[in-house]
Amino acid sequence: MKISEIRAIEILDSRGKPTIRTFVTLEDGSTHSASVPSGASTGTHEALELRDQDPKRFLGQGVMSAIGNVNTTIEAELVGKDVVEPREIDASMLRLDGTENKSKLGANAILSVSLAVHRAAAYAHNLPLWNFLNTYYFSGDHKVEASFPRLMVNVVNGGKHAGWNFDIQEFMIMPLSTKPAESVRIAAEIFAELGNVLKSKKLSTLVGDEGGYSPALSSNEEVFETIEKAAGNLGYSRNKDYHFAVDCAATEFFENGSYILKKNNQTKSAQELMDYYAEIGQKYTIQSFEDPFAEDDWETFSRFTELAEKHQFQIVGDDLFVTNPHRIEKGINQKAANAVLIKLNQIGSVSETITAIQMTQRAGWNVAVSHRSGETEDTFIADLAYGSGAEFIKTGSMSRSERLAKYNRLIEIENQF
Ligand code: 2PG
Ligand code: MG
Repeated sequence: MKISEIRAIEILDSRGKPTIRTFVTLEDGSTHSASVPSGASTGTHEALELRDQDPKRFLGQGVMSAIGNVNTTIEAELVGKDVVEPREIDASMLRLDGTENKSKLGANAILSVSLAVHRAAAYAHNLPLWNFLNTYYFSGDHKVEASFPRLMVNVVNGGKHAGWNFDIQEFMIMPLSTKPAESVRIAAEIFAELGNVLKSKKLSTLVGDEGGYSPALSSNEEVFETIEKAAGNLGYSRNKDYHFAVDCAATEFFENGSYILKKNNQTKSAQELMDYYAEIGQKYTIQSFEDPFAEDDWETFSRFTELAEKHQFQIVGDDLFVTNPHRIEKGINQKAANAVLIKLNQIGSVSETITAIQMTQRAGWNVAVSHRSGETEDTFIADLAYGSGAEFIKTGSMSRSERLAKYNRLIEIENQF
């Protein structure tokens, strides 16, 4: 079924910052749309998010130039093309852009079209999105069954997402269950009870960018202990019902070769930070460490991954890999991690994201599909996580509708909608 029109508009993300929603109309008159998210603790090696830099609009953050690229150059190239092969449509956009980091047309422009085209393709194949993604990309040589991911639920926000109340950016719980409705219930109950515990200590229950609390607790240790107390009040215990996970987003506190922990005013070498992670990792059975070190500190990542095998920690590369197949390949060769965080807008098209997922799977590593801290109500990542058989999905806390939309979509899929 052929594309008859493509049109993008400027909408707002969950931080009130402009982003793009693109509508793809097919020859039968049906319309399929998608919106792109935006990060705050972004990796240097991500594809380029094109912003207008016009101080008269949205403090320079407008995306009218990227929208112009969708509505003119990209539309002119794609009208008349058949959506049943969306990989080819992505390839034409990459050719049209011609740069390494999508700086000509903007990764936000290209991704918005790529997402909407994949939705249109699912429609043309008469399949739910997850099912289309699974049959189109995960059959034949690279067969993977669709399966529900475990949830990585951010309950306390720190770092850049919450005014630096903690150096660790995300404290997460991961219910052991892989049934979406059951995992969501457990996480929502613990999140609500954590709110009660914080209130009883006269601490704030205001939430950060990803919907987790950002209370004035004194240390990382106190955060784990407070979450554990809340879970315990409900009869849930660590290791039996849930595990802890963290996203350290360490690039954000790496300066001139050292890690500067602002909270306790400490400067740590990579080795000292690694010793600290090993200590809290064992004490609180933290099952997963994301970006424990800075985005180009490959060597320390490799050393920590070796140590992690002993403790059975999962080491996830986010800013390290930026969903980029070249960086993932380097990481696999250097054994720099054992899992990859997958973010569509870091690389800027669906088909390249799938290549990143497939490489990760071939290496026997885990896949964690992720949101961004600036999100919209778009739920593409829920279908992607299920359809690609990802082991994990990271999509924020049990508050804020842009986060819950993804959990709710998983529950819909579980109920066969
Ligand atoms: C991260 C993400 C999402 P941001 O670091 O993993 O949680 O944050 O989108 O700000 O990069
Ligand atoms: Mg991260």
